[in-house]
Amino acid sequence: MGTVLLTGFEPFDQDLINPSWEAVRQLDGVQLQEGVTIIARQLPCAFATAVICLNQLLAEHQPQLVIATGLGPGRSDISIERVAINLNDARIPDNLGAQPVDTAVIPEGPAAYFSTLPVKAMVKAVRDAGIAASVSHTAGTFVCNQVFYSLQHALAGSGVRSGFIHVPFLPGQGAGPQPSMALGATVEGLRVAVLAAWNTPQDIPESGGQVC
Ligand code: PCA
Repeated sequence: MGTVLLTGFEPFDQDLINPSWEAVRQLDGVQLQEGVTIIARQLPCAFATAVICLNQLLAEHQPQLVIATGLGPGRSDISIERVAINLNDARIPDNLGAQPVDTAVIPEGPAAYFSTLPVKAMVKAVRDAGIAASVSHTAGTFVCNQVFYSLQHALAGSGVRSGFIHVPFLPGQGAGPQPSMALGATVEGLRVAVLAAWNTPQDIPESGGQVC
């Protein structure tokens, strides 16, 4: 028996929907494979509450694999993030009006954490399914990176693998012409990525998940 926790974010920055939540909600309750169930939950897009909510979900569900997802405006593919940094530097206010600039996610934490997911195997699996994907080396410095960093910090050394995926806008979303992906492709890309993460060992060197 196994549990995979997926999270997506609520809408932010005047958008009415967030494709990360629209996609992962379709995977809630889905059997990833025999004996492995996906639980999908929404996180608030706010520095003050997102991590509290994440930690509650970790305690409640005790998952064996955790993948947080968010919208990456301007991304054109399923972007498997490789590194979370210990920096909040918000370009816009979050949904509670907070806009931290040049602050640490966790003051006593290391500069960065690597994803503990098999990022390259996940990219290959998604591409093999005919869906665009790549490894990304920055999850930004907004709430997504804060959640990613906090997730890696919470699970460092636990043996529970975790990481983050950014997804594109849905078609027609965003101001002006924007790269996008149809919802069905995003859902299937995430499902295939999660399946690869469940079945593949870590493919990059790890030192407890910690960079320095
Ligand atoms: N994307 C934002 C926060 C919430 C979301 O879906 C980000 O990339 O930080």
